[in-house]
Amino acid sequence: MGDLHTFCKVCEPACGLVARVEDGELVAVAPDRDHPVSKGFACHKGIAGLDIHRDPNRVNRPQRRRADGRFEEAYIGNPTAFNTLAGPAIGSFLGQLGVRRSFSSGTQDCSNKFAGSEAVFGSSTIHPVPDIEHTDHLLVFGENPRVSHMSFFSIPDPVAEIRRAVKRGAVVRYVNPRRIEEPGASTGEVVQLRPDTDVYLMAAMLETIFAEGLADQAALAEHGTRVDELRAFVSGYPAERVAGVVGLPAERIRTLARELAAAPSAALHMSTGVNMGRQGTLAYWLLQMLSFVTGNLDRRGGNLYSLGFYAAAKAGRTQPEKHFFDSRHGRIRRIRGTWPGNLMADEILEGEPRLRALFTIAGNPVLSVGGEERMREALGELDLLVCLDLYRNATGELADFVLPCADGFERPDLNLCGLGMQYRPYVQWSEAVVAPRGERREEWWILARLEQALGLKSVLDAGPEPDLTGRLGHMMASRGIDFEEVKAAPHGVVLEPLAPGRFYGEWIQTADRRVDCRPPLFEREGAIARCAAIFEELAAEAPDRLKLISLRTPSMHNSWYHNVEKLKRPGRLENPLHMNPGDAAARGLSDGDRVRCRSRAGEVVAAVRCDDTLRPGVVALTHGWGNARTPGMATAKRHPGVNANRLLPSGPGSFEPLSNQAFMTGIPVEVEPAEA
Ligand SMILES: Nc1nc2c(c(=O)[nH]1)N[C@H]1C(S)=C(S)[C@@H](COP(=O)(O)OP(=O)(O)OC[C@H]3O[C@@H](n4cnc5c(=O)[nH]c(N)nc54)[C@H](O)[C@@H]3O)O[C@H]1N2
Ligand SMILES: Nc1nc2c(c(=O)[nH]1)N[C@H]1C(S)=C(S)[C@@H](COP(=O)(O)OP(=O)(O)OC[C@H]3O[C@@H](n4cnc5c(=O)[nH]c(N)nc54)[C@H](O)[C@@H]3O)O[C@H]1N2
Ligand code: SF4
Ligand SMILES: [Mo]
Repeated sequence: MGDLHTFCKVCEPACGLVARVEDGELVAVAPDRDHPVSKGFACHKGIAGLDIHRDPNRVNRPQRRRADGRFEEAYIGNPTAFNTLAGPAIGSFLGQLGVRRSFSSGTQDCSNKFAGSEAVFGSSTIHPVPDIEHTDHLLVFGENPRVSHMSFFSIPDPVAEIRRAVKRGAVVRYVNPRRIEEPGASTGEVVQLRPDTDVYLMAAMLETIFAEGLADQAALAEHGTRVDELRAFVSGYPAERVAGVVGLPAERIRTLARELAAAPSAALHMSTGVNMGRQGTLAYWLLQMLSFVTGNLDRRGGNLYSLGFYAAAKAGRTQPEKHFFDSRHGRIRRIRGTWPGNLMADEILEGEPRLRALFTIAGNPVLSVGGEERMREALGELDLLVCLDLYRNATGELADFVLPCADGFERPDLNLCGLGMQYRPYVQWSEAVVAPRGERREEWWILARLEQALGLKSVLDAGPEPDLTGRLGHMMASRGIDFEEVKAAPHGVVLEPLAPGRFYGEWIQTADRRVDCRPPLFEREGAIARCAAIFEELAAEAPDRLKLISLRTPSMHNSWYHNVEKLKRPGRLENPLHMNPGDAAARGLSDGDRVRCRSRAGEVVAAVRCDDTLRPGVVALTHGWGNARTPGMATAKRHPGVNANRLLPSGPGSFEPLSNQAFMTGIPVEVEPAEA
């Protein structure tokens, strides 16, 4: 009853919310003005959580379609990252069933960062974040702060922070094929490069820094290994050589490098636009190198490790070599236990043995993973498909069972997702603000009941209300934080701010505690040769070759806000193909014309939208749409749009071998008028 404090579980900042509950019903959601970190900021997706909670199309009872079968595989979708108690329950369930192949949305958005930090820092969980409050120079690759609110850098209102930085005199630059929403005198400028070429831009910047004597030699000598090998690598990509491929004049590239190196402090960040290219791991390596070589790693105003309520750096410690193995698809790896999402359909259709049963947990692979038709075909071949979701989504339409899950207001959570990536670390616990409607249940409970039914060990064996938070209490205790105090604090507990000084002594996890500037793994797994080959391929491409990128919009969140009626307004009822006006004119196209957009993987027919924010040669389509065959989500089906992932590749060769990260940007396409 009354106003309860909680936080949003939709994306990384976990903005504080106030939930008004009357007669046991959630009736209003507002930003938490008294929250010490988010300070009254929340975007309209967080607020529209109320509409999702009350949506009449939510699944409230288990739905059953076909016969029973065996459980063998799981696809773990993005929303599980914000679901504190689901993670261990999934681990127990898969472990006890002996599931050897699991898949997660991590290989659609960030697994290159895990692979990159393993190689350079010896742990998949070390991702130093920009010290945005103190930096003199911020360089952001492939990210759209206003629309997406940052990823691997948890900060509630990034645009406000950026404004303050610019006002202080900091230089802010975004490297992006698209002039994103924000740029302007108060927020920085965009450097518009060609898609899927960041790795060459970064290499050329490093080449300039070394060649012009701008490197921080003391930092390199004290904390680096294989610096000469790094230097040898980047010497192959001087600005003059990469300019044509990257699409920027050589002098511009050199200036970017000089200004970065000359800044008293500089911070770097990159996000999904680079992750989703073909060489996300190498790009993340070189991003860390730009920070390290200029002396900005672990420097005030540079990039700092975020400690938070638990030192996650050590937990992610691993030797990447151990995860590679030979398979029927050639050499592949597991990344944090998971296979490439882009091999899911292959493993169902042709695996050895073939996958016969699939659980999706907060995932919608039909709309999120490349190659829709093959995915549909594969899911149709399963003996059993079970979807744990809020909705009967596009994937759920193919399921034997859809099991209704509690939403973020109906379950307790800790703001765990931002751990190690928060700019202003804080820890907050929120109880469920309302009881689950109908027969909605938390994922841990569903999996635990299934374990019991299968005769396996289950947390429910101890009684109907097991204590599932002991692990969280231990994590906090390791830093001297009292979980009971956290539980009692309505807006969470603010922790010590980020500070330099402990990175090399304590957080880095390589055996010699030095930054590996040229991990031998890259050579051994063929990534260095691949980098050279992709360069030749790009250099040989016709200059007017169209390339597809993704485009997130403020009102939609991946595939799951499509049923919120109030977010479907004129101008946003479909996902048009955005195209530079010059490219459109060259094809005789104007705004609103229907076009056929074709790649090697498939095609879509969409309306064209002329958009001068795109660099010539670049087209963009928002993902997560394509609900023409999703009757379980009536609003979504009424405004179906097209599935961008029909255009993306899938199967062997469609992901980065170092990381399993799917190729999702820089996809070659052709566009022509669609016949009437
Ligand atoms: N072309 C292209 N494709 C992309 C991307 C792109 O940029 N371009 N982005 C990729 C990225 S970054 C990601 S993360 C993936 C996301 O793709 P997915 O991992 O498939 O995740 P979502 O679409 O965010 O949500 C999937 C489902 O989770 C359900 N859900 C939400 N909250 C809960 C909950 O609390 N419990 C349960 N059980 N279910 C819940 C929603 O109803 C929805 O049906 O898509 C990827 N696909
Ligand atoms: N409103 C909204 N917010 C979201 C989401 C959403 O769907 N909607 N999704 C959430 C999820 S799951 C994630 S992972 C995060 C992602 O957060 P971001 O990584 O910020 O995602 P995007 O907004 O897609 O920004 C990626 C940018 O990369 C650019 N880009 C494309 N190709 C290239 C390239 O080759 N090189 C470079 N340098 N740039 C390129 C695109 O133009 C785009 O501006 O957002 C989260 N927040
Ligand atoms: S920015 Fe993310 S966490 Fe904050 S309110 Fe919006 S969706 Fe929720
Ligand atoms: Mo994502």
